[in-house]
Amino acid sequence: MKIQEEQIQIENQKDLASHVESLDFLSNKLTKQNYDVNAIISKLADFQVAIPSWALGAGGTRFGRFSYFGEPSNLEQKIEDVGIIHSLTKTAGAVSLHIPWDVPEDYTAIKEVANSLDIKFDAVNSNTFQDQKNAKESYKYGSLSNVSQAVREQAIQHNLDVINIGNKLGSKALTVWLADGSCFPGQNNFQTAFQNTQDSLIDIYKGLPQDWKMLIEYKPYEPNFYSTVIQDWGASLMLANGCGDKAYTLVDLGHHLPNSNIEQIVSILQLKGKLGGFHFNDSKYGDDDLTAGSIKPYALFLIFNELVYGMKNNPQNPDLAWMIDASHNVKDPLEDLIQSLEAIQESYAKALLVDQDALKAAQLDNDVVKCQEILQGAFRTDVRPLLEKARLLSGGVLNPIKAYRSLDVREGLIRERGKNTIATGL
Ligand code: AOS
Ligand code: ZN
Ligand code: ZN
Ligand code: ZN
Repeated sequence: MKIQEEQIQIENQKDLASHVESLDFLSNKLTKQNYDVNAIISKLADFQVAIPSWALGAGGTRFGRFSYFGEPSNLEQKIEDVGIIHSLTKTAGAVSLHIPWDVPEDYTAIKEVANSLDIKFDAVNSNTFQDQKNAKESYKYGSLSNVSQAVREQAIQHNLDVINIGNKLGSKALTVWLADGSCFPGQNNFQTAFQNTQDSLIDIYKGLPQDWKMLIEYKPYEPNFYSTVIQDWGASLMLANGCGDKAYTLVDLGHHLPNSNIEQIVSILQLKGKLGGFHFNDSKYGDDDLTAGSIKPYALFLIFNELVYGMKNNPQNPDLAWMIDASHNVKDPLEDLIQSLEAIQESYAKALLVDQDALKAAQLDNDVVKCQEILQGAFRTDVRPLLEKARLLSGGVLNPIKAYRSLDVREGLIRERGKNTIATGL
């Protein structure tokens, strides 16, 4: 299923008048306050977020999975789904693959499908948290950190294979997320596990092409509940520094203990030039993987405020790999991803409205009240007309969820793929 340009035009006709009205109102207001509205709109249009291949089927928990039907059952169909999201939002111009769930059978064919939909291959993810079919060694007690050299070697080789697969597709980064850790005190020697992980990562790093990055993701707990080898940004940063210049920390919003100040983590990592990637989602309790911005939109805005500051003031930090990492049971996965993209763009737009010069002046005056007024003034602005305009200029739709429904996309997918397809992966 592919969304046609004429369909987009018909959808946009329905909402054009009210869009023009609300955009006029907002741009007049912002222009009077000396904002360059067109510059903000073009930044929004440029901002692209990768969709992970595993978020396109209905997610689930260990308690069950409830299908939306018409889900993609192979890599080509997954890319087609990203294409649908991208043609509506013009914000999802990349896909992030997971190996071995997404090994292409025919590289040329897959690249053609992606090309025709204007989708790039972003970071590739390795998987040493599950045992693979016919694998000699088991990851039950860890992978890169395992006490067994044979297990570590198998896990290193898998990561090298993933680099090789990503390289054939045009990816430029490897994301490593490890489930390694322990469930009970005494089970692991912390120092040995950390040192083994560092040594294994160095071996993988040696196989990284010149223009690639290695992104090291951290997570405090789950699936291990007593200790995790790469538990926080500090552990990730130490390991990245131990590998070299091309290794970076990756921040997943769900991977923090409650009330962690994520915006501060993001800020300091950029200062040190070591923030490499980002996984967006939201949570109430832990790694809930809910829709970005659905629970704590102000926190997302504060994080974006630091990201915008860093993108402007920290040339030592590279361009980031942005990805949505969300998955759950109760929404159509494509609608869910569209909602995440909207929340991400909205937070970005609001952060672009923060008057950095005024904020700096207020900070120098220790005018705490003014500082808060500046941030919250930006946060309270309804920026959605700017997002609509960015999509309109890029050829997307004014209202993606509404269009998705009125074009009967899910029904079309079910007609094409049947009711019983089940997505591969988790
Ligand atoms: C796991 O908690 C991490 O968030 C990973 O980034 C990702 O969700 C996983 O690799 C996909 O299974
Ligand atoms: Zn993640
Ligand atoms: Zn996670
Ligand atoms: Zn998560």
